[in-house]
Amino acid sequence: MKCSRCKQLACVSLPSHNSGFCAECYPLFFTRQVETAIRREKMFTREERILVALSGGKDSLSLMLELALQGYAVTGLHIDLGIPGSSEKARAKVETFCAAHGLKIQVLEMEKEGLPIPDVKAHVNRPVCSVCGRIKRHHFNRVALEGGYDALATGHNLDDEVARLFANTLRWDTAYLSDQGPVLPAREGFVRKVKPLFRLSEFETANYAFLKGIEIHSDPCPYASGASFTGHKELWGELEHRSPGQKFQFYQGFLKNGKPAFAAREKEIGEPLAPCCECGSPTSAGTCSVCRIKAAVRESKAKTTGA
Ligand code: Q46
Ligand code: ZN
Repeated sequence: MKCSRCKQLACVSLPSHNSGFCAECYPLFFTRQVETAIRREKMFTREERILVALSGGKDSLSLMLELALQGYAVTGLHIDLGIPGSSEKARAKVETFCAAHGLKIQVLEMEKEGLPIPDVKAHVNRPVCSVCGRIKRHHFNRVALEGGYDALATGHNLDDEVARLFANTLRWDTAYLSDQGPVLPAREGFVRKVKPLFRLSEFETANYAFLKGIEIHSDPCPYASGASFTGHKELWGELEHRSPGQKFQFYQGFLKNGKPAFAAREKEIGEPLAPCCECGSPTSAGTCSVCRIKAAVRESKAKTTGA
């Protein structure tokens, strides 16, 4: 196959775009997709300050590099979860990457926040990943608001978005369906959230990271439970193989036809939010879920240590 741009030998084939690219031209394809996402969805401008959530994986590091290369004012935020044998490696990758590219970075340690994930796992009787995800989202939002950032950017790609949409649809979870998309506008207590990689698949992002020589943290988290999303991604991989482009069509169809209806419904029945009495984050329950988790960890630890 020949490169769709320069006609040299292609090294990446993209059936869903009916094209292929050589190593030099591929990053340009990636750049165009990110530019289109930002422009069409009105994600942010060059005058705005963007906080980028950095896990150390291919998606977040590729996003950070690409936005910096495009001239956006980006700062990385890494959350050190305190998971032995894993978190220190992820943090090292992020710090090395940012130092190598001269990018600003902030690290937030869950240990210092009273919420190291091993303690959460040991003392909270709920699936650790759902609690961990909630804790991360809470802190990304809080740091973005406190730092006066205009938007929080995450590295969610098309496969992540489609797998999540599919899971929410299987459950007909209208609250989540109303709250999914490449841009979630700012509202009281919430920073604007954007996903500039939503047009790009996992494969496409992995190629970019590889061709740009980004060293990523790829070890699986020791607490990962083979979440249902993995199965959904495999299923969608099969559908995409049979009919290239279907993933993107499904997601775009939802944004055009499904999301507006779910958003209107949730506006009518959604619960009103007020600031958490402990931390000020928006909640419908007096004390927010993260403050309640923190208290539960503290109490359970005190009981087990007899303190
Ligand atoms: S870090 Fe946290 Fe993930 Fe580990 S405990 Fe689960 S959610 S798997 S992305
Ligand atoms: Zn709170």
